[in-house]
Amino acid sequence: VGRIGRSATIERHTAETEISLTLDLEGSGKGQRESGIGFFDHMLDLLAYHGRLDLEVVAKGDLQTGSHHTVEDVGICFGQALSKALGERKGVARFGAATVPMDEARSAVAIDLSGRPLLVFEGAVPPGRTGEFENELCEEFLRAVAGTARITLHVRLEAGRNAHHMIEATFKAFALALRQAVAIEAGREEVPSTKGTLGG
Ligand SMILES: [Mn+2]
Repeated sequence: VGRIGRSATIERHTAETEISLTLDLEGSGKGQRESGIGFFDHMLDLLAYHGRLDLEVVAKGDLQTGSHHTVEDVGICFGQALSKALGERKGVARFGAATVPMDEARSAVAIDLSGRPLLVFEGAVPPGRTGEFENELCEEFLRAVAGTARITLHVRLEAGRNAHHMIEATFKAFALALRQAVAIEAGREEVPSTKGTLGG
């Protein structure tokens, strides 16, 4: 099985959103992110760049209802693409953790490509909006990713007052932790589990 070019494309059409997403784990941040929500595109840019992912996202959602459906559904598609690109999860580091500051804010993210979907989110982003992005969607995006990628994802907002900084620190920490977890370990051929599977 070739490990170079671990990639996947997901097309998802519902009554609320139409999404096309392509993810390549051996990337460098290339791709366009067009969700119709400027701040969310900014976060996806950070995720791609710091995660060393090539990521194409075109999302057309029912933004007249707010940004919720679009952000959550992009999360569903990102998680599906991640799981598909990882395949049997052979040879990967499996675990990743990163703490990232941004000015007064600080966020810590830990990941296990466990095969079991779970988000633990400690702390809270202040309510409100950043641009057209509803702040609580930071947590909702990550919950959707954890669910469809079947990963254990812990987020702890350790400090912060400014929602833009807190969300941005969280996306950067997620990117760095994910990059570690999906990295191929030299000489490791097997699924990194004493159970013999990361299938959940
Ligand atoms: Mn910013």
